[in-house]
Amino acid sequence: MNSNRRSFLKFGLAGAAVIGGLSQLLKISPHEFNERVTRKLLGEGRLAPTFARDKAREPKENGGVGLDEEVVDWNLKIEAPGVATRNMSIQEVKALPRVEMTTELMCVEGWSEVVHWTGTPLRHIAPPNAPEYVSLMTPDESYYVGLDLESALHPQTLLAWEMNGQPLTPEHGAPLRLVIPVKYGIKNIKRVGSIRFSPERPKDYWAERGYDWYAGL
Ligand SMILES: Nc1nc2c(c(=O)[nH]1)N[C@H]1C(S)=C(S)[C@@H](COP(=O)(O)O)O[C@H]1N2
Ligand SMILES: [Mo]
Repeated sequence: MNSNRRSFLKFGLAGAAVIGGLSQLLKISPHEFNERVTRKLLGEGRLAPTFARDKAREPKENGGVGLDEEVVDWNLKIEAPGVATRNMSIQEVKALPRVEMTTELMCVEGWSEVVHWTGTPLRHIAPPNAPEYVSLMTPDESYYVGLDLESALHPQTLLAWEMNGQPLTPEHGAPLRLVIPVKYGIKNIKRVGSIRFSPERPKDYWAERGYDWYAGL
């Protein structure tokens, strides 16, 4: 475990009691307090832990919502208020600045895996002065995640097309998926079809099923 993660955990344990008290003083819920603190830390450039490339393994194929139909004529639809809707081909996405990173994919079910990813930071497709939230959906709109803008623009938040040096398989989200190591696996949406920047908090598949909307680590 590297020191970044350890200090996250230490904060989690020692911080829990303090958060209860402080959140009462500020008259906000402990969860909202947590979210504010995390957003502050991310805003100040906090990075999720990275690992040596040879630690990377293939993660379990987990969650197939939105992956049923075959992908034909895929393109990425990008919408933002006051801006004309854009459609990008996979070639156009791959022409954006390329980043590789080895990070941990953590599922709320209790497993995690170190994975090496290749993609482009989502921030490269964000409009200037983007509103507060981002919604990502599969082409069939059956799986969808909502993100706060700070997490979406975080440098380790990638639109990825390779896993461990190989093109993504359909089960892992081909042709393009989100990798967001500052969030749990549920937010790492596979087979992204559309991205919408919006001022309202977007709906979220797992938040609708009782999980935390923010789902940060
Ligand atoms: N489209 C889609 N993306 C998804 C899911 C899903 O059901 N459908 N499940 C999520 C969950 S819960 C996890 S843990 C990760 C798992 O990614 P992997 O299958 O590449 O390991 O995908 C996430 N992205
Ligand atoms: Mo998961």
